[in-house]
Formats: sequence, C-alpha cells, structure tokens
Amino acid sequence: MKKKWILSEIDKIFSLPFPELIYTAQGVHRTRFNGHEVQISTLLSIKTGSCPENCSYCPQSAHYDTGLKKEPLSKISEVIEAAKRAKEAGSTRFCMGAAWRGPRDQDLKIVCEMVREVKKLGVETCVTLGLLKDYQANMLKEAGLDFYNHNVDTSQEYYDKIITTRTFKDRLDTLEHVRSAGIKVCCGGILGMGETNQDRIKMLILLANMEEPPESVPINMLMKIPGTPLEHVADVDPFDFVRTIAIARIIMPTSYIRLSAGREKMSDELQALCFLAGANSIFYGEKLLTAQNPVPEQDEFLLQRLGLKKLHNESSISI
Ligand code: SAM
Ligand code: DTB
Ligand code: SF4
Repeated sequence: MKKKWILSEIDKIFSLPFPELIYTAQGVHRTRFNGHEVQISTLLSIKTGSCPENCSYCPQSAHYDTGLKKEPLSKISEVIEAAKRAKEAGSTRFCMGAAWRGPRDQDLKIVCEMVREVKKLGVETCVTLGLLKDYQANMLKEAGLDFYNHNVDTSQEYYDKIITTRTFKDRLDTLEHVRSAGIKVCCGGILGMGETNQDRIKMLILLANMEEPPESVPINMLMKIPGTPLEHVADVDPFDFVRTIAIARIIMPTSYIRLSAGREKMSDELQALCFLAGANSIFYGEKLLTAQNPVPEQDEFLLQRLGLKKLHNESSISI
C-alpha cells in the first residue's frame, strides 16, 4: 500500500541538521534520477492579463493595477514559432499559460489546436488555463496534451488568505479531472507569501499523499509584483526554501521538482543548494509568463559551472 506521510514525521525531517537533511534528499534523488541532469521547460503566455481571479501574488489579476500590458489569445503561428525557438534552445517541454478563470469552449478549441501543432515539433506540451471541467480535460487529452499545470499554491489552511474568488476544493476538482483524463499533473505552489513552514509542509504532504503524486512539482519563490497585495511581504528564509525543496524530493521521489519562478533574484549559490536538495527542473528563457527569468546565457553559465546537463529524453532511472 502507498505510504501516507504524516505531519509529525515530516516536521522531524524538516528540522534535521541542514547537512543531514540534504544528505537524505540526495540519497533519495540518486535512487531515481541522475544527480546531474536538469529538465528544461519554457513558458509562453498565450493570453495575458485581465484575469477575473484575485490571486494576491499575480501580476495578471484584473483586481490589481500592476501596469501589465494585456494581450488577447495569441495566434497559432506565433505560438509555433516560440515553441520552435524553445526546442532549439534545448527545452524538452513547452508550457502555454492563459490568464483565465477557466477556458471557454471556443477558446479551448484554439488551445487544442496549439497543442497539436506544438506536439508535431517533437516537444512535450503543457498548458495552464485555470479551472477545467471534466469534458474540457478530455478535449485536451484528445489533442495530445502531456501535462496540465494547476497549482494548489499553499496549504489548505492558508489558501483563503491569498485567493477568495475560487476555493481550494475547486483546484482539487480540476486536478482530479486532469488525472482522470489521463494527462500528467504539474502541481506545486509558491513560498514567501507570509505562510509558515508548517503551511509549506502541509502543502507538500497533500501532494505526496495523492493517489498518484504530481509528476512535476513547481516550487515558486514569490516574485513581489508592485501593485499586488503581496508587494511588501517579508522574504522567505533561503534555508527554509532549500529545506522545503528537500522535503519535496524526499516525499515525492519520482517527481520532477522544479525550481520555478523567482530564480532571477536568487544567487547562483542558492540555486546550487536547491539542486543539491533535489530540484531537477527549471524554467529556461528570459521570460516566465510576464515576469523576468534569468537570461539563457546566465543559466548556461550556471549549469556549466555546476557540471549539470540539460536532460534530453525525460526518464527516471528505475531502482
Ligand atoms: N491562470 C492559471 C492558473 O491560475 O492556474 C494559469 C497561470 S498562473 C500565472 C500559474 C501559477 O503561477 C500560479 O498558480 C502561481 O503558483 C504562479 N505565479 C503567479 N504569479 C506568481 C508570482 N508573482 N510569483 C511566483 N509565482 C507566481
Ligand atoms: C508555475 O508554477 N510557475 C509558472 C508556471 N507554473 C505557469 C508561472 C510563474 C509565473 C510568474 C509570474 C509571471 O511570469 O507572470
Ligand atoms: Fe488569474 Fe492564474 Fe493569475 Fe490567479 S494566478 S490571477 S487565476 S492568471
């Protein structure tokens, strides 16, 4: 039977002396993955801003004035061009994001067309479109979608301090539809929104205890966007950030743990610690959806200095 993780157990691991925690995470990491390979995904915003949701961290919410340039749904030809460039730069997954509460069927048909075209290029596809109904998840599956990104963002307890226009349960329902449609799940959260370490651990336990944990777990560090309610929130302690990554690695041994938004403000040394703690995926390319990511040259230099290689064919080593 699948192991169910409990809070007291993870609390103890989280509080281990730092070297012990990293040693444990490394041990787990190496049973399933090569310790020197990093999976590379590239993001593209295909519909930008004017989102009706009130996620307190988000530059794209219509509730806050963040000075963002809004854009309607992109043309398919533009998306294909961006996917080609991403592939040439070494990306194995192309992720398309839309600032919607959820897609309307007429828009979803266009996104399905984008998925079909991007897949033809031989890269994995991922989309993040907000809440999905069950038949919409099936439409995406039929189009050949590999991954759907939908984050729980934080613990169930802290969730309504951050978003009130949709519930934690709404999110879980969408994840359920994605899983039932046979699409791989990409689901994680954000650290640095004023939550505690307990919230971070609870969020990870929820993911790890799913019948099938997400194949991909993005851990974002909050990017403090001027104009959003979280603009002035206190920084997350960098060692707590690394500890959280280590816990994700230990309790989700087969998942790709993605060091996601926020790398632009991280030192190379902090990123290296995250890789040591078991992170094995990044977003690559100078833009995330609307915010800055390190420029490719900087990432190339970092990977090179650390002796890390871009993963070409995604696979985990079986033990
Ligand atoms: N609208 C869709 C949704 O909410 O599912 C898709 C796009 S949304 C931008 C995807 C994820 O990006 C969010 O769930 C959140 O975890 C992350 N994100 C958004 N703004 C962020 C920020 N300022 N800092 C860090 N992560 C952020
Ligand atoms: C995720 O967890 N992080 C990515 C992706 N999933 C879609 C998005 C980060 C967005 C950061 C803010 C922006 O670029 O607008
Ligand atoms: Fe909209 Fe997604 Fe941003 Fe929330 S995170 S405001 S749903 S784009």
